[in-house]
Amino acid sequence: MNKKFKSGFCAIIGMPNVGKSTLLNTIAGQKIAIISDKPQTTRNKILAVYSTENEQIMFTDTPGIHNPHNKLGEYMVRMANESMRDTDVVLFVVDASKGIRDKEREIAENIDKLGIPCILLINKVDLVKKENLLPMIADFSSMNDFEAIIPISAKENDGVENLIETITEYLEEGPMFYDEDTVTDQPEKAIAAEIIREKMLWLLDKEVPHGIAIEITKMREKGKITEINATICCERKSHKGIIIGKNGDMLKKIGTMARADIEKMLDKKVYLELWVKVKTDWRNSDFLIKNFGFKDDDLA
Ligand SMILES: Nc1nc2c(ncn2[C@@H]2O[C@H](COP(=O)(O)OP(=O)(O)OP(=O)(O)O)[C@@H](O)[C@H]2O)c(=O)[nH]1
Ligand SMILES: [Mg+2]
Repeated sequence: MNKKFKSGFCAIIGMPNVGKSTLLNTIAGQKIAIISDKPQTTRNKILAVYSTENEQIMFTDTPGIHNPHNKLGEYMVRMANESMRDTDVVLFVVDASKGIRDKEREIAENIDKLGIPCILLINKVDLVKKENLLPMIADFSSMNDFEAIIPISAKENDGVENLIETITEYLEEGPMFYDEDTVTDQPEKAIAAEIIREKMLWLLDKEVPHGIAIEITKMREKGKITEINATICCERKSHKGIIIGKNGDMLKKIGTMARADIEKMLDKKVYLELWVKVKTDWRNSDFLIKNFGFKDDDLA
């Protein structure tokens, strides 16, 4: 055989809620990034490494590109835009069921202007009729000279194999950047924190889950059990009440659901203790954003 080894970097970008993180998890074959039906779920860059004996592709999931209303939002959009720079090919994900939105037109044209190679992924094709895709494809083609346009369903693992083949054809000879058994750059502690946040996105309504940050204050092995203490920081006193719930019921529910997922990830029994704290308007505080682990040179 003696085929040359190929490698490269792909940034997954797009508007919030289009299915970027779902795609990352499908490619990785496991849960690395959290998913919810609420926009602005992902807050940071998340790497998944896809390795075979012939190739290694580094996929970066990014926060959804939107018009930010606070400093955290500005940070998130900056992360997404910056991740496009050091990439061999951008994967621009759109939602087939939503039609083409102005922001997407702007993104497509912007990538074209920057001259970054880009594959357009029309996701959630399970929700639409095939014939509805054709006008969408034609319209997008007029905005950017895409390397390829691939309809996929990230959720149902449809078209993802085709995507990997297309990327592989596109990549050039290159080294292995990570051990072949590396799956992500996310430490278990960070994934555990994200899992807790995911359950809150699922269980809580409106602005409450968006104003939450999770701090893991303790994570240690004690015999066969992993002990985890986490502080849920929310923005208002009224939110704290909602998170705890009547007789502590909501907090219990969050804990039970999160523990089950964390146990699956660690393949160990977990003892999870949750605390709730108010940190007023933390999403507009450079100091607190940085404290929660969002690293950016632009933050004071
Ligand atoms: N029907 C269908 N739903 C999908 C598909 N891919 C993702 N979803 C759903 O779309 C919603 C958003 O998915 P995410 O993966 O969290 O989207 P995202 O682009 O990462 O969103 P942000 O992190 O907010 O930018 C979830 O409810 C997913 O289950 C798909 O192929 N088909
Ligand atoms: Mg996401």
